[in-house]
Amino acid sequence: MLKNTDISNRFISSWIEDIAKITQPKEIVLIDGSNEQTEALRELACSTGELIRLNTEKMPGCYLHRSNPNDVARVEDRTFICTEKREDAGSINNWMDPDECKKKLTGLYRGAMKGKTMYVIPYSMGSVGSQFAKYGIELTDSVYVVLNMLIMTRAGKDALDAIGDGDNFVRGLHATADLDESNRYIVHFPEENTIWSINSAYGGNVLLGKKCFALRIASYLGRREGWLAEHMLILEIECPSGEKKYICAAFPSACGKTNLAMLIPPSIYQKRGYKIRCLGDDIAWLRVGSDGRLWAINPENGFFGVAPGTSEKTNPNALFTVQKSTIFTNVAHNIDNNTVWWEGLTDNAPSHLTDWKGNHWDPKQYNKKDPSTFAAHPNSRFTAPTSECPCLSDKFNDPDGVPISAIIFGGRREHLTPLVYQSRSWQSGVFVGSAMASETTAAAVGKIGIVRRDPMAMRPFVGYDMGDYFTHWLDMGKKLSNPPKIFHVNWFRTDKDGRFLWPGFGENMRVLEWIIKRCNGEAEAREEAIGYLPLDNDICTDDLDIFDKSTLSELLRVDANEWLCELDEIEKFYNEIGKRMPVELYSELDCLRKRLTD
Ligand code: GTP
Ligand code: SPV
Ligand code: MN
Repeated sequence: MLKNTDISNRFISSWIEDIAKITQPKEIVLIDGSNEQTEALRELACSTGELIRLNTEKMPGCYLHRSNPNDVARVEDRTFICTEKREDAGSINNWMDPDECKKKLTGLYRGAMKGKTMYVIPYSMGSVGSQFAKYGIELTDSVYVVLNMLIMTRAGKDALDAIGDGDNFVRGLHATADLDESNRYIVHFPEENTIWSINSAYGGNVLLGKKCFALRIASYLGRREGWLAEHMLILEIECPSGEKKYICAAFPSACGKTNLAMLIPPSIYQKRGYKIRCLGDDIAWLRVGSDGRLWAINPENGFFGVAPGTSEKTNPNALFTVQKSTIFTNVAHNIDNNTVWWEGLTDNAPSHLTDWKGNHWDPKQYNKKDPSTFAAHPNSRFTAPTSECPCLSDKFNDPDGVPISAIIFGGRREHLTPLVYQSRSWQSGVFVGSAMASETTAAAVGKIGIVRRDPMAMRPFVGYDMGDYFTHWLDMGKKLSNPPKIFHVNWFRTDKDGRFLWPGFGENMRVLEWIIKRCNGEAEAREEAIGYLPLDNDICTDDLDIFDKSTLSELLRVDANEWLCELDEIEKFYNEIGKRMPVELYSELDCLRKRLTD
């Protein structure tokens, strides 16, 4: 068993003992973050087949992992917030009574690690020692989880030292068990800083520092302590003047955060001196600075990014990042040269592929419209260290974070929402975020392409009542003397044949330029019922050959009747949230309805 000399903190050692009594591992190993231990674990994973070592010349330090085919995405219907009082979890979250939940799951955990090793992973979310940083310990029986956590967080001895003798850390427990879907649970006890996960071994379900801690538990702590934990990328724009601005953007899962965060500006923008650098691609923690501005850090240390669609054309920075020290999950294996492939990486698939399930892949049965014929799973991912990202901002490790000039909300909408618009104020911006909706994607189990309300891209990740969450956003605005401006974007509007109207990816720079100019008071706008929109010439279309001005007008069109229908949907959603919905947002809704009908 774990030697007492390894962990002097009695809160940690007694908790480990309690868990070990239930799960009954054959040994307990502390993860120290050393290269030797990490390398030994990689060797172990290769020897058991949990990982496949990829071509060491072309992709040094890279591995392929295949998860169980029943376990390929987050499971929202099996995710619970277990507060003492049901109403504190709110009506949007699944709730279970904490005692009942513990009783049920303790039964499932009993003996679940028999014959296995239980790893103890101390980790920090945020730079160790930063005022933003929070600490956690994850107990897991999965080497895959350990190796991913070593990339995604700052894990090892430094984090353990930072916890010191205290009790202030998030207790995470993960057991793979037998991957029984009907007994898969991802449960959170925000009042006890505790997360339990069982019967999964995939991504957001088991890398407990990510969605479970850095969003669900952290959003709960943020409300109590006066800060925000959000599903947002953070990017830096260097303007031709040399001035640097910082932007956060919240888009739902698989709706373009990683791509926007690593954007390469079109050549006309590069010539003018614009540069984009990345600080984060998924999660931001935001605090009010002493200067009255909103400051952000990315609490993670790696990217858990969507592989399909990532290519030299769409996201060269991501492609470069994953050439080294990366774990790929559920992508296809190119057996000719021991590398990886996924739909969209190249126009044509290589001739000999093993699909994500480990079977020979027959290109003849490939059907673009049927994901079950794909070589890579639509939610296949890469886990890559931020340090490999060629466009990482030098502020990435800054313990104070960066000051935010603009917040962008966005979703995947074929119709309705224009390419970009700006809200009138912080309060109307909170309304815009609260009213977000997006078509569902493969990042969570369930039907794909269905429009659902996803406020601030946080529907699956708020660790408390949604009405209280909106109130907290409104309160944060009151503490900001110099708040970020709030915008909404939609890269996904389509024509009558279902083709995207906007080229997206690097070309999104054209929209970012308008946003930055609005923040600097340098761009005009036309006022519409929903907010401020660019004038026709304000979005630069130079060098966009296949694009005509009428497409831009279509992208910026606001249809009052469609919006009135949307407001009915928003109101239904507000009513579903229930009695803790702030009146300010109902009044925003009413005012917008009036403006649309006037
Ligand atoms: P999570 O990691 O699940 O939170 O996703 P994400 O928000 O980081 O999304 P990501 O950037 O990985 O993009 C998801 C999918 O959307 C990929 O298949 C991209 O190719 C596609 N995508 C991203 N940006 C754009 C865009 O500007 N236009 C279009 N048409 N597709 C995009
Ligand atoms: C998401 O679904 O938003 C992700 C992937 O970033 S996961 O870590 O699985 O939640
Ligand atoms: Mn995400």
